[in-house]
Amino acid sequence: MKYFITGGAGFIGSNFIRYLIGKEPDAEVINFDKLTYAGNPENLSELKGNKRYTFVKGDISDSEMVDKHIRGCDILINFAAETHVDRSIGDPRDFITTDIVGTYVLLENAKKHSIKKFIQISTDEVYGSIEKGSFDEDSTLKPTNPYSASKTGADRLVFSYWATYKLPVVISRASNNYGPFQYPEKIIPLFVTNAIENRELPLYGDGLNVRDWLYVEDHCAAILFLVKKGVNGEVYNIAGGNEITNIELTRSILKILGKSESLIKKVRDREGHDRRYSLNISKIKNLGWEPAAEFGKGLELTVKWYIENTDWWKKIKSGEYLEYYRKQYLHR
Ligand code: NAD
Ligand code: TDX
Repeated sequence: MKYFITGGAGFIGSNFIRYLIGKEPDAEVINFDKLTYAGNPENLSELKGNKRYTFVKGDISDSEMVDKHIRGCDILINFAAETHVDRSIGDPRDFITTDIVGTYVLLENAKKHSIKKFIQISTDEVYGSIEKGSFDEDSTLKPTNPYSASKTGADRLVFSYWATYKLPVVISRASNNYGPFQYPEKIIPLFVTNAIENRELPLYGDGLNVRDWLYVEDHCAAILFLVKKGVNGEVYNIAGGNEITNIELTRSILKILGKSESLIKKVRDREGHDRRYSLNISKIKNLGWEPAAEFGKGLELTVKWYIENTDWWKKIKSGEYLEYYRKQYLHR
């Protein structure tokens, strides 16, 4: 099987490619990635020279490039996206170009080249926030920020290619991922690396927003499961079943690192900050997948990975990154 994987130099995509190459001896992979600030070829340095792995620097909104490299591929998995909510609030443009227009370009090329399965990596954020209970796949979509609205546009555009052209698509909507190689702008890697350096942890608002944490390897297993078992035209929620508030999460990180809670700094809230995400995952469970990782253990493994890989994140947390965070911090 030949896979065309977009955004494979980012957090989830790189974990997925490593997982796929390890699990499927006959899998060949083209990793098509623009290498934005979030893309890092070092995430897959161990695959250098592997005959089953090819890296192509390319933009999913560039149809000519996609057309050239998708030829002969069987399965397309679209991880490529602008992914950080705070950045989307600052400037939505790239979110619309990549997350919506880029997905459209991939769909057109998948149709042209008769791709056998198109997996769209969507997100739980498309549903918006829920105070009580959980969203299932038929719940109303109510995205609240430019990132989640762009992802919702892509999600429904993908579905339309099934409804209209019978392109064999499957859409996954996952909750917040955590694990190795996550760019240190998302809460877990940002707080772990800041705490290691005894820097403040900027907790938004009252810290009582709730997220459901999914270990990235569980997410990878669910995606490969959907490649094989996902029914065309269907949407599947994926979550870890670990709902906690941001303040509880922050305290757990500090406890694992043996650092003081005085590092926590409450800052101005994110605009339009979704209070709680919660998914009902019965549909994928009934098909045969469920998460395996226990949250406490997964978080410890993740913290350990950042302790052991300081070179990886210290290289990122310099130059342009620091400039961006200085501005973000002043803004709060
Ligand atoms: P990431 O920001 O770590 O990586 C995104 C990757 O996409 C980078 O390698 C980047 O270079 C690449 N990219 C960006 N624009 C591109 C373009 N125009 N053409 C080609 N490549 C481009 O993101 P992530 O956290 O790994 O998320 C991957 C996918 O999973 C995204 O679609 C995201 O919406 C979805 N998702 C993420 C989470 C999460 O918690 N991180 C949860 C649910 C769904
Ligand atoms: O510095 C911070 N302080 C803070 O309190 C940051 C970066 C975040 N937060 C809060 C905001 C959220 O309530 O932590 C929570 C998690 O924030 P993020 O890590 O930015 O993730 P979130 O906004 O929940 O979105 C994530 O999950 C769904 C991913 O970034 C998306 O790509 C994915 O689709």
